[in-house]
Amino acid sequence: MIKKEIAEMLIKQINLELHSGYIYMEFANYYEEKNLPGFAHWYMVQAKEELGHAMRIRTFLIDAGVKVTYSPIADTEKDFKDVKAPLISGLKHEQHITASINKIYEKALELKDHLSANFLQWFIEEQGEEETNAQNNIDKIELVGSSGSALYLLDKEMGRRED
Ligand code: OFO
Repeated sequence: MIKKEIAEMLIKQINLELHSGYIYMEFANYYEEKNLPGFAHWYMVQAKEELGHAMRIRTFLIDAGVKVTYSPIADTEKDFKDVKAPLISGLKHEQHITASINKIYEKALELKDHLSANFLQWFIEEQGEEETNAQNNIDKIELVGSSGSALYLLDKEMGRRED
């Protein structure tokens, strides 16, 4: 049902989604250390979303009878120069994920794997949202600055993100 090449690309995408979660949990660790629990919470929620993305692909493949196995997850960036740096990294990372999803989608169309192409449309939309969220976080911190009472209030707002 699913073309072999697409199945292989999707298995790699599972790894990338798990890596995204790993990256965001690292951001959360950094923000905990900086006494910004709201930012830490926001990224822990994001990490859970990433696990959801990985599981969504896994289910799709398993349902199509594809054998799924996992490979090691790459390391993460750990040193950030200021509280804005992870947010910039986050946007770059999401752009990279979007490019990866688009590549699989284009290949699925090329190989006339319409089932996979249809499945990937959800991810294309989701990536639009992810990039918007990442950009919004940068815009907010640029507005309030990297310290002081405005940052404290922004942290409270970030802490209100729902699971
Ligand atoms: Fe899975 O969307 Fe972010 O990486």
